[in-house]
Amino acid sequence: MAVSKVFLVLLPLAFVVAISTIARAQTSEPPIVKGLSWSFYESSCPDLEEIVRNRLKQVFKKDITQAAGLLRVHFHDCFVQGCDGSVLLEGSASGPDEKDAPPNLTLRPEAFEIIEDLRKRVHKKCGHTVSCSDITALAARDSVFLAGGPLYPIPLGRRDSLNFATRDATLANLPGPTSNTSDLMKAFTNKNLDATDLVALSGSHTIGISHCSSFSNRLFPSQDPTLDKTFAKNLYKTCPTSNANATTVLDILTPNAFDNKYYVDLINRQGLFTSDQDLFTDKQTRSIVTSFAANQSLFFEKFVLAMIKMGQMSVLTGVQGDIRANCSARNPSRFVVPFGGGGQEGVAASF
Ligand code: HEM
Ligand SMILES: *[C@@H]1O[C@H](CO)[C@@H](O)[C@H](O)[C@H]1NC(C)=O
Ligand SMILES: *[C@@H]1O[C@H](CO)[C@@H](O)[C@H](O)[C@H]1NC(C)=O
Ligand SMILES: *[C@@H]1O[C@H](CO)[C@@H](O)[C@H](O)[C@H]1NC(C)=O
Ligand SMILES: *[C@@H]1O[C@H](CO)[C@@H](O)[C@H](O)[C@H]1NC(C)=O
Ligand SMILES: CC(=O)N[C@H]1CO[C@H](CO)[C@@H](O)[C@@H]1O
Repeated sequence: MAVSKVFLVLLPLAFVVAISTIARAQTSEPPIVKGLSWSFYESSCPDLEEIVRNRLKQVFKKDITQAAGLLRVHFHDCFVQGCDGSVLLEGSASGPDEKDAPPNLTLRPEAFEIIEDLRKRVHKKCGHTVSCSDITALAARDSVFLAGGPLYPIPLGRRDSLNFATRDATLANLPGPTSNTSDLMKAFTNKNLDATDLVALSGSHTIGISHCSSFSNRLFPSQDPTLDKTFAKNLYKTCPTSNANATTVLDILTPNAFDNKYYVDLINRQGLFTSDQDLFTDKQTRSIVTSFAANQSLFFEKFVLAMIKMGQMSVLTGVQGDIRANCSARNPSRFVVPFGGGGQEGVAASF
């Protein structure tokens, strides 16, 4: 686009932005990073959010449990190398990548298929305009809403990574289910997320499932004393041995509804992972758990703020990265140069 044209477009835009900034200041919308915007695709893909929402409604009508899979993919994407769609990439030229790391093994294959299907529909309508990382963020947002949770705007404008995240980066950045609250706090404060963010985001475990391997540390070799006895008895039925290959729901009260019952589970000692239950055991986070259990609106309010924060972690914007034509693969015409200013990716050398 010619410079003068950009100027013409930007002048009235600046005016609109100024007005909406004032409007937002009054309702105290959360801050957003430079390069993202609340109205990023307003002219380039005005139907984006409707396309995503309508498609997901159809998908969830058949199987609401897919909402959990989509929410989790966005979390993994953001925590490893930033919300840049790197988790979606398949294979790698140089060894194991993010998708091959153990935490990935339980990401749902369907979630990746749903995201790529959304991309196809969006690009069909709008052309090659919307990034896979934005589609992933929107899918997570709508999963929360369509499962019964809050509806909230998210800033858009993320670009997709040109490089893979490594297996080591995945392991280093994603805390495991055997972590205690101190470990979780370390992992979250490293990302500028606080105790309230940690407890609120863990509330995502109000939907979805887990494999026995993720909580067998609480059953074998001996029973975790913080486990409710009846709850534990039933877990042994599902997972009779330490290497049992079964699954169970994360929120025993309302497994498919996005609500605050996860926190009630924790108070009842029916949290599934050490990382869940310890939020209630540990004094640093206990009062946050009880406040969310008592007040769902408060949970939703803090969850939304935390998701908007998490969704902006180390994003690529502007001319960084690119917009993939296939969410599982880097674009063929671009490659990562093996050196780079400040270790940043995003230098596209060949066209
Ligand atoms: C606080 C640290 C966290 C830990 C240690 C953790 C760990 C886990 C583990 C081990 C599973 C089950 C994997 C399996 O065995 O199948 C799981 C599932 C899930 N996690 Fe987390 N998680 C954390 C935070 C989050 C966050 C921040 C989100 C979203 C914002 C999230 C969303 C989910 C969802 C929705 C599921 C269910 C997935 C499905 O049904 O396919 N988790 N998590
Ligand atoms: C948390 O777990 C770590 C090991 O991962 C351990 O060193 C630490 O003592 C534990 N903290 C508490 C408060 O239990
Ligand atoms: C574990 O369960 C999955 C799905 O239920 C199944 O496809 C797989 O074969 C099982 N693996 C083992 C070792 O039983
Ligand atoms: C619950 O939380 C909401 C949102 O912060 C707040 O407005 C409301 O007063 C709280 N309700 C109670 C009963 O404390
Ligand atoms: C997208 O990329 C994946 C991974 O390289 C590949 O398996 C798949 O066939 C590609 N899809 C299309 C439509 O090219
Ligand atoms: C090594 C491995 O199993 N990687 C998997 C990561 O997750 C995706 C989606 O479930 C699978 O397609 C990969 O095979």
